[in-house]
Amino acid sequence: MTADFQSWASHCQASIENFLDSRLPSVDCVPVRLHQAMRYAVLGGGKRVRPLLAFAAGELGQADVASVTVVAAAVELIHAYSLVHDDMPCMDNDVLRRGKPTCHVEFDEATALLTGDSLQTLAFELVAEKQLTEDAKTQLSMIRQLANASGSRGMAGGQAFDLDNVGKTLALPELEFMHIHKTGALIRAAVMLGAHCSNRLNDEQLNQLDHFAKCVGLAFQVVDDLLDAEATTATLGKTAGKDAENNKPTYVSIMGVREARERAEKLQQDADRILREFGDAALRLRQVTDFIIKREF
Ligand code: GRG
Repeated sequence: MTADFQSWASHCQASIENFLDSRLPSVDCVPVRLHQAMRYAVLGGGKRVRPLLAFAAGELGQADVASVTVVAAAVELIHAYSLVHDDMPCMDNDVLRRGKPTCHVEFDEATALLTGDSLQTLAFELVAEKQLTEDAKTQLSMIRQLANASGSRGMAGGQAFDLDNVGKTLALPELEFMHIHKTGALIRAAVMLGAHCSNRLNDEQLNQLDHFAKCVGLAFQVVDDLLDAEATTATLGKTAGKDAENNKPTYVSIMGVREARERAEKLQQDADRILREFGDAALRLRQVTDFIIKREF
């Protein structure tokens, strides 16, 4: 990672943290416990990959940074909500998230459920509350994109497909269908909402960015499976990964480590090829993609 990228990413991460901090309800307001849990689930953790993608896409179109900050925060709030619900006993039943007890462990299940609900609605409050684009129709379409990415035809649908297939064998196309929805849809929304904050990108360029975002969304998941497999190998001497241990299919369980690595490289090459059309303006998107592929956690 270049020093230049590191300092850009740190700056974006700090500005999203400050913005979220300022917009999450204060713990001085009732209901205090719910507001504590919302802040606990969002602040002080996570790589903020989705905001970085939104900022990088915004930079490509020289978008207004204040508008991009709002959409980046909204996408991160949806992501944080999904992690809180995913960790609950009715789903993955995880006790640790971002190095600390999961929300339902630290608080309780009912509070975790309401925390996820409230983070999701806060995301939509943000993208609807102030003018983010010159054209109100574009802003409405951004709100619709975020709703589609989060709902039953996006992330929640991917999660339902995942839960329906626990213990079953999936072929690669079905696995990809699941990830395109479960993780890919929100990554795609991060790129597209960041890009839509600009009025300099034409339809052809927006379509290319959408294609880029799909490649990055899948690459993110392949790398997630590889990291999971590596962590399991290091701790238990097994190569399949925690998800595979839990009877969930993964890229590594379906195609093995070597082919999964090749798949990630191919997706990065496809993403890079699309970005080449944009020249130097796509520097940050290229760097964030590299960060996603080479990340170690
Ligand atoms: C509960 C509606 C609902 C959806 C849950 C995204 C998701 C769907 C569940 C998360 C399960 C999971 C761990 C999936 C693997 C990919 C992923 C989203 C990892 C976590 O994202 P990172 O690495 O996390 O961006 P940080 O902590 O850095 O934000």
